Amino acid sequence: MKIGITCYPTYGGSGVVATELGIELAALGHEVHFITYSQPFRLTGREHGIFYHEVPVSNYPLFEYPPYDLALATRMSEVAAYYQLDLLHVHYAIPHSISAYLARQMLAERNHRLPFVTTLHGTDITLVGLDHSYLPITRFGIDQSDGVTAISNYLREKTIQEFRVKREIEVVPNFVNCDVYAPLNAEVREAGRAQFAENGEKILVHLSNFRPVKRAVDVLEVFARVANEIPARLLLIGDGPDRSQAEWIAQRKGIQDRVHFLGKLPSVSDVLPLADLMMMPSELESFGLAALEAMACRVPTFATAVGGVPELIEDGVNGRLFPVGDVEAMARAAVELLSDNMKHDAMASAGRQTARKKFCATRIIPQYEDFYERVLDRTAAVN
Ligand code: GMT
Repeated sequence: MKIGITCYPTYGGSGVVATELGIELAALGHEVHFITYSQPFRLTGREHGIFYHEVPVSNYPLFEYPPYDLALATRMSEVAAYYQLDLLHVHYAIPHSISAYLARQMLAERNHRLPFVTTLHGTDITLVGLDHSYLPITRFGIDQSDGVTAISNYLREKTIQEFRVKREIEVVPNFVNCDVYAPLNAEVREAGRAQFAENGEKILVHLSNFRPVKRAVDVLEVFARVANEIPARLLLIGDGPDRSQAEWIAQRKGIQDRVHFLGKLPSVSDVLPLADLMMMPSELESFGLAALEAMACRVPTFATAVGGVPELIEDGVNGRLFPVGDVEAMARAAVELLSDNMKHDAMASAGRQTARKKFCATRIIPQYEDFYERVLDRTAAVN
């Protein structure tokens, strides 16, 4: 198949999923065309079977707000016509499903069929879509899609409940490549850990785009309590609006020499397996891809019992779940787990098992391929 993919190319879960999906599809022999405003950060530009098309947005002085959605629709239709795309897959409902709708209509005028699939990721529904001014257009984009998927049951139910959409929504969960996100051998792991921690120190990790919904400040609050009890270090991967507040708290608590801000790393699969514990204390997660990536690397995850997270983490088995903001309980449980090698080992193994059995790319990518086939069959039959 020739598949166009549009996503937000910067640091964020939906862009990561879209990019990893493109990589996996290309590895299976599909031709993948990314149509985005900049090259997705996890692409090197050298992957076989993957092509990148930038969306130029005109900066004419009359436009106080350059019309990105229209530029994207134009580029989608051009790429689809030139490369004879079979299908477009957009990640994050707004504005991508609207641009795809426009591209489909423009091409239909020239007798070119371009069905499009929309994948809902989370904040497109829970935050942006529910802002009253965006609700009608988000609902329209969903209903006009030729196929819609959501990354968890929670998000599917939430979308149906809040938006009353007519289009059916299928759940295709997030995934990891279990060969790339995997534990390291002991020697490589020890050498990697030595870059950040002394022998005998525990390593906690957090990975996010540092938006308020991620509650990065809670990570610092938990870590300060843990570091008070046991020798420990904290690795913070990613960047975003709450990073400076996190830095300020680290300084105020006098733990800045134990906290390593690593910024936006191009590849997190090298760093995650170095850790002993992943912290994801978010206000809301419709899935929690960062937790899955850590679990696949055999790193137990402490998260909040919100949104779709309980579909991934079973409390006490492959990780732990806490109420939002309960930093005391998280810290106590972290000290307990990090002081008990047997419990830690069992939880780490259970996390890896969950990733392998339920969320490996080898299981999930065929679900997308099957979904595409059904959309193509259905839309061919209608036209
Ligand atoms: O990371 C975010 O908060 C942004 C958002 C996105 O679309 O980039 O993430 C959402 O999509 C991820 C990938 O499907 C999910 O793993 C996250 O849980 C989800 N974030 C929220 O629901 C807050």
